[in-house]
Amino acid sequence: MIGLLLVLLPISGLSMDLRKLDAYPGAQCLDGTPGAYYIEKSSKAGNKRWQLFFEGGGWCYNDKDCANRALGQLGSSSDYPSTIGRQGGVASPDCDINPTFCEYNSVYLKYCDGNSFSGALDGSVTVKETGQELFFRGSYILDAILEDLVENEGMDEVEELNLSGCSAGGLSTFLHSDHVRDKVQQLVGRPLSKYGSTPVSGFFLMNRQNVHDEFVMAEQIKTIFSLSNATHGVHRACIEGTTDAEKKWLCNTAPEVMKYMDSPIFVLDSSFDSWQSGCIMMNKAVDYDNTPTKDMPNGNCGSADGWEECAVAPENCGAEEIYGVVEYQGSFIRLLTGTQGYQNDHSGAFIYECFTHCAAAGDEYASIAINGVLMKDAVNLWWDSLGVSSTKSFLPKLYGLDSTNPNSSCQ
Ligand SMILES: *[C@@H]1O[C@H](CO)[C@@H](O)[C@H](O)[C@H]1NC(C)=O
Ligand SMILES: *[C@H]1O[C@H](CO)[C@@H](O)[C@H](O)[C@H]1NC(C)=O
Ligand SMILES: CC(=O)N[C@H]1CO[C@H](CO)[C@@H](O)[C@@H]1O
Repeated sequence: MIGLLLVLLPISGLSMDLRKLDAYPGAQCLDGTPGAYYIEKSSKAGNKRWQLFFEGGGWCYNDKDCANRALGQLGSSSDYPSTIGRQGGVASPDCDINPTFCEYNSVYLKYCDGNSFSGALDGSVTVKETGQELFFRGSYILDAILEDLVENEGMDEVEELNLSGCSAGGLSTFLHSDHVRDKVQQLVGRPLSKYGSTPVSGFFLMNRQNVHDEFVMAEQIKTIFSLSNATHGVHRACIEGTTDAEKKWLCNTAPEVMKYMDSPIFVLDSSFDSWQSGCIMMNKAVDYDNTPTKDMPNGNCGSADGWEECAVAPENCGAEEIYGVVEYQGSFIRLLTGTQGYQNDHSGAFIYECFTHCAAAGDEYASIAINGVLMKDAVNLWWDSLGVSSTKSFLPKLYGLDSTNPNSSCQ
């Protein structure tokens, strides 16, 4: 199985309009075309309430892999349609599904830089095999979008700002939550009255070994961190707090950044995410040297020898394998709840055990429940409690050793 990139289906009409960042020369996609975003203004929110949602789509892991990616929409803005539909779940315009943010001005940040809006490479990289010139400018795209929104789209009047995104966009939400708050406050010259982020399926355990004790994902992320010169494009306090130069790449991952985060955050994730299962826990290293650029598999998901069946569905996991699954979930919960970012007064999480990816950006946002509380209502409770009371957390049971799913609300 190759790494499936989740494509979210738009749920309503083509209501979001494209804006390309032609006026910001440094804000380039992998292939050098201008970065971009989509926007739908709300008649109800005025210019005061905004939700910014980072697009997902995995990462590219080295120059050959990124060269392949530069040929498609995740690496180039040349074929973006002029309008798209709205996302679902936490970004849905339907107030039954998304009571909290349905009426907000909605912005969809297009992901075309290969490393979660974190690259800050000045020059370009030339790919030997194809001669393509690649640009790693994700952090410049993010800043250009914020500037354009404030200067040209009315966000100078923003009072409440919600930041979200799923998958690689969920990781972007972790990495840049503090920065977006600081940057917007600097641009508008005053504090926001309400700010918080809801990363969806972005708490990837990137620094952990696969089932055969190999650090496959770690090596991949280490490589793109360095290739994209992301030291200055990820969480600043994390970089400063990590004195060992060899470990700074960890600031490209959510568990590490959460140790330093101070803006309110409500984490929406599965303790056994269906993407992490195949692409982190049960993956296999790609033979980069012997794979031509055009055949780059973009990660080698679900291919760990002997684990191919278990990787696609927990009910296929044998008695031995399920111990691995339970251990993974235990690590997930421990890594998350042990961080400062989670323990902050106004932060929390809704962690379900459904074997799914990006559920909070789709219809399951309104159906997954823990102890009778629906995810959408948990988010609403959190948002309403911001600045008022401490946040509630909803943590799940783990997959049982008999591999049964303890929560029927997943189906
Ligand atoms: C990497 O980023 C830093 C900070 O933005 C910059 O000073 C430096 O020149 C960059 N290096 C390269 C090779 O682009
Ligand atoms: C935030 O949502 C809450 C809940 O609907 C709302 O009362 C407030 O106006 C806005 N901001 C956000 C994020 O929802
Ligand atoms: C453990 C757990 O999360 N149980 C919940 C699963 O879903 C049902 C139905 O929504 C809830 O009532 C349970 O509390």
